Amino acid sequence: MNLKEVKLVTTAYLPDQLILTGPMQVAFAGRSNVGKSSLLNRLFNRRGLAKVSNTPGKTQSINYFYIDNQIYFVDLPGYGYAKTSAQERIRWQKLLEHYFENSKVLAGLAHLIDIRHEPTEHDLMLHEWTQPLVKRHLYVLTKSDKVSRTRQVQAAVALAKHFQIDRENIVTFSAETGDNKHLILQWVTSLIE
Ligand SMILES: Nc1nc2c(ncn2[C@@H]2O[C@H](COP(=O)(O)OP(=O)(O)OP(=O)(O)O)[C@@H](O)[C@H]2O)c(=O)[nH]1
Ligand SMILES: [Mg+2]
Repeated sequence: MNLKEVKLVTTAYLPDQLILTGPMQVAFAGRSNVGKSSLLNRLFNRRGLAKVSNTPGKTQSINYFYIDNQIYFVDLPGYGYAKTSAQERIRWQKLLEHYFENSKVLAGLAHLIDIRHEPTEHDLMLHEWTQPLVKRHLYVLTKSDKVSRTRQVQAAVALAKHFQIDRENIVTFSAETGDNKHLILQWVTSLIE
């Protein structure tokens, strides 16, 4: 995978717009504003392909990026934004439920968590809910540029304990500096092989 060709192919708002079969997919999930779109832009080396915003809740749809005619990267809508209307939240939940429970081609889920904050109850829900549904998980502690190296290690150790996962499934990452971008790409590549 060389990420030469990146195409935004589909934006899904409704369950019947989802892509559930075909080439394999890797999805990126996490609370609103955690840095999903920024991470994707950094992987793609393209600013602005995935929409980034200071306003939480920017990505309300499921966006599919087709990479090198081989694999889809799926930018999932963020959760846990307080100002989201109840109606919108239900729509979002139904969409994600349908996606996780019916996708035949989802090989891995990258779950993003802000390195400065404890995982939320929604994070824990996503974690527990997707364990039996997705084969491989990577936990990405985002915005690592905002804390010291010591705090980065502490956050990874705390998350491993909290979620009862192996430390080796956790990476710290900064979209600002590109730190550990190669580890995320390595993980994606390991899904393909
Ligand atoms: N310092 C720093 N800021 C970041 C980093 N990643 C994202 N941000 C900032 O965090 C904000 C939210 O980033 P997005 O990439 O839009 O987050 P998102 O998870 O896609 O948000 P939604 O689409 O609302 O779910 C923006 O202001 C980004 O510039 C990072 O690694 N370091
Ligand atoms: Mg986004």
